[in-house]
Amino acid sequence: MNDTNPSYKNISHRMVQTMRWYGPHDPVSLADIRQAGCTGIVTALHHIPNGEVWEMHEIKKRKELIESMRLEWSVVESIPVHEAIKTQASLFEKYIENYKQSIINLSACGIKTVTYNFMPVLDWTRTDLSYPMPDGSKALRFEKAALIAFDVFMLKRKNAVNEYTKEELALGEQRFLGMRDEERKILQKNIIAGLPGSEASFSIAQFQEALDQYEGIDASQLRANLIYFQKQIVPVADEYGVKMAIHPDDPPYPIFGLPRVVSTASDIQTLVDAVPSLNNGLCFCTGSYGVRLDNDLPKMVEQFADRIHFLHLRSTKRNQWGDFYEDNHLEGDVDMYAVIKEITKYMVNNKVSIPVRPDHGHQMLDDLSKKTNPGYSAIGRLRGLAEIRGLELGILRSMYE
Ligand code: DNO
Repeated sequence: MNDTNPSYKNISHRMVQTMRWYGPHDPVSLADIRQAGCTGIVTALHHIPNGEVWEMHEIKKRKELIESMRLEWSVVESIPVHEAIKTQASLFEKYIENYKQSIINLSACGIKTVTYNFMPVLDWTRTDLSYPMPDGSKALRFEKAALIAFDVFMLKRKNAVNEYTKEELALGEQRFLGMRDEERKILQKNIIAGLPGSEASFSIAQFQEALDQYEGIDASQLRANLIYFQKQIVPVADEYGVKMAIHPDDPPYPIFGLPRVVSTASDIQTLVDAVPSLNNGLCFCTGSYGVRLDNDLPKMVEQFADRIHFLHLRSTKRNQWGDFYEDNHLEGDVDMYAVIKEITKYMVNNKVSIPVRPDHGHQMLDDLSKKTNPGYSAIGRLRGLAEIRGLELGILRSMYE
């Protein structure tokens, strides 16, 4: 050990610790986030309808609020991508122009990292928002049988029965029959009423209508539409110095018969080949990519490090059916040590600092009796961040001592 030259302390290129904040109505305040040890905030102008331009005065107002708490607006999560852009339906060119203008306005205000996703209809999807963990805390969970129960027996989606195996249908039916009315209502709400951060909320009829817009759009068409969108916005991002960061599909496989095109390393490679600028980047979400056995996360970090502009750190625990729940940050299937080691090496070697947020956390302690945004309660995320921070410090010190 070298006490006179603890060089790891001089390393300023390390994770920028952030938390997501849903704006002035978020029960977790900016002051809370500051006390959690964060320097950065990840937020969006959720009050601006999807598809409209984010005007400068709105951006500035939000930025000033964040800075008044001596925090920095590190990342926009997200400027939502209008459904018309994903399906190339009427007015989609106008929505793309609006998107470009929002990027330009953000850049003019000094905000230079923007997250988005290209998931059809639904943003992230879970079937259970209060899955009991053995320690008494509550986690978010995705259970295929519950999704099938909803899809086939509640939504009664056209074609759904043809898309599942006999065994899956039997499991879904069993699950459906085992639920009381109240449980069915909760399941429906969890799936289609909009989790925090999703910009859409549906009734059954509206949901079916939204799904219908994807008739005739398969994965290769959706991918072509995404590449078209990226070819439009990335040159603007290049000109205005903005890093675009696409969030992966969550869960990372098709649901409701909808195509998914950002689930694997080869999906990413296709996008990178089509639009190579480093501003065509990634929000590397370990919880989303980590649900698939074929995604080797540390290897993906190594492969795409120069375009990872933002990290969501979270671990999931999956079973053989593709069900998963969100585990403690250092447990579950994600090798968090290996992921953080890989990104730490990259940051140190390339002298960059990448914003990171603990993605979700268990509802625990006092938060169990509070009204919280699912996944975004204060204490569970505080625990996650503290563990991640300690892990980073350990890795850094071991690199220097
Ligand atoms: C869920 C989030 C996602 C994410 C969007 C990005 O907790 O990670 O809602 O913000 O998909 O556009």
